[in-house]
Amino acid sequence: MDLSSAECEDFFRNTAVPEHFAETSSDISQFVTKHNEVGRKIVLVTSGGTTVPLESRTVRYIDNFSVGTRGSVSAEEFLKRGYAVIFLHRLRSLEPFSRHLGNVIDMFTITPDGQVSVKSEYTCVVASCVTQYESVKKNGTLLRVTFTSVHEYLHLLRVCSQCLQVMGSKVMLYLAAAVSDFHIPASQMPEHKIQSSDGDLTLTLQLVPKMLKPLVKNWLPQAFIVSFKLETDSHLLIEKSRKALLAYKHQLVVANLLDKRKTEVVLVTMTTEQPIVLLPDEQAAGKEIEEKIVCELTKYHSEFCENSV
Ligand code: PAZ
Repeated sequence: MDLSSAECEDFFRNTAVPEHFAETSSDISQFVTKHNEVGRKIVLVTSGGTTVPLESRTVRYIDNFSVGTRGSVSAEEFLKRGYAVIFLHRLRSLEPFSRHLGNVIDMFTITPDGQVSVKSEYTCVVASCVTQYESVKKNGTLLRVTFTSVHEYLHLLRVCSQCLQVMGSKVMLYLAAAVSDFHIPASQMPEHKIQSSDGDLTLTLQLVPKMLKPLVKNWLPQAFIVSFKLETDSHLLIEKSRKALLAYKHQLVVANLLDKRKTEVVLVTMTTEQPIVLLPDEQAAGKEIEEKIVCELTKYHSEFCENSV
């Protein structure tokens, strides 16, 4: 569904803003001002899956598979390359640095004198994560913002984009979140928990308005925008990525198949297709494909900035 500006405004007017929206918006605005002033590039990384609530006082919702690996690993890679990162992610999905820690309770032990201590087998990983995290905290280069539902996600995506407008071409959007394509509009959602005593449940979901169009055209017309395309049928992948580029006129699509997403992606532009593959020996050495993806994208972004001045 292509959106007119009026339809877009209607969607946001009729959809409740996330909790603490004013405070979050102000945090985002301050973060952008601070990094813009020192000339640092900013990337907005979206990560994890959105939910589709079935009731406005939500008990049940539809969800998807995404756990936020792509986004959280990529955020670390952008930080390493000097970007400031707004990490817009699903609440309780994977986050940069802490993602390495797994089940934290297994990592601790109580010493005979009652002190909490990290078990020796975990000290290296804990030390490395804490060191990197402390450095990022000291530099103030990571801002974490959370969403749960697709409606919250879209409100936050819009406010991030509005705040980032001042950055011109020095901002990259890296839209790796798995955003629901279907939803129940707020106006059609029952308020209370759906009762099983009413019998079988039939749901009619509507298409979520495609916000990439207003985002590219109106919210961030000068930014370097990377969307992601996930498919399960390899025959559709490149064709659908190109279709998205044609429809939304942004710069690049990272195309991936569900089963191979951790080892193969293709960077698709209107004129090029660049496969990125994580080789078995790289995988065995603990390398992650996001290192290669981000390395390439930062080159594309530098070139984009140079051509924009
Ligand atoms: O979060 P994750 O690492 O489990 O999965 C990443 C991904 C497959 C959601 C991402 O690479 C992606 O393709 N996101 C866009 C999905 C879409 O087509 O809407």
